[in-house]
Amino acid sequence: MKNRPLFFLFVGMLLGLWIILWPTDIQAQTPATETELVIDEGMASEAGPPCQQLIQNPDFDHGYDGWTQNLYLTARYKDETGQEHEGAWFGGAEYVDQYLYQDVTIPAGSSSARLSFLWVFDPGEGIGPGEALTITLRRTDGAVLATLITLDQTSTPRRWQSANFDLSPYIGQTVRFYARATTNASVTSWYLDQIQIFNCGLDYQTYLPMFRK
Ligand SMILES: [Ca+2]
Repeated sequence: MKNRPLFFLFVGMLLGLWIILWPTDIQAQTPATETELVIDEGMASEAGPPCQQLIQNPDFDHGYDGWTQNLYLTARYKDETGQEHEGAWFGGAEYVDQYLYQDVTIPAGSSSARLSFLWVFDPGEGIGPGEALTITLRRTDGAVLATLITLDQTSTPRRWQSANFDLSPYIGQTVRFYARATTNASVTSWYLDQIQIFNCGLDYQTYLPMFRK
């Protein structure tokens, strides 16, 4: 059978998808042998920790559960292309100073660590200098380890975009994903969704259907 390797790859991906989409409490009961079968496909070393998504409530399906923040509500935004997501909502008013963060421990021995999220902003009548949403990686005492992205008047507005960052230098550490937005005289709104950190090599988003929540 000429296409046998492709068939097994397809079956392996289906099995991986099934395990990923299964509710967490049931996934935890999956026999170790099945988990190892998937991991052996190259997602992580056999001896390493399980391959997981580490952020709690990454899609904001449960409001701001799991997050520390001074935001108002989650909100839905439909961009110029029709792509629509509901997520964390910053700004929307003058002179805001808002934050959202979550601490995550990246298990020692992980094969890799990758952060990804979706972002968009709507400057309304226009975003001014000094108005921005800045995402940093911090230590749990608040010290900044790295500035990951600054969404300001130089950024492309009104279009959901994905951002990806390699966090492998922080394997074995507890780090803080920290987003802060400030406005002055504008009512610029920023939105974040699907904030995920995987401690394994594959970017699962590539294989998962895009949910509109
Ligand atoms: Ca969402």
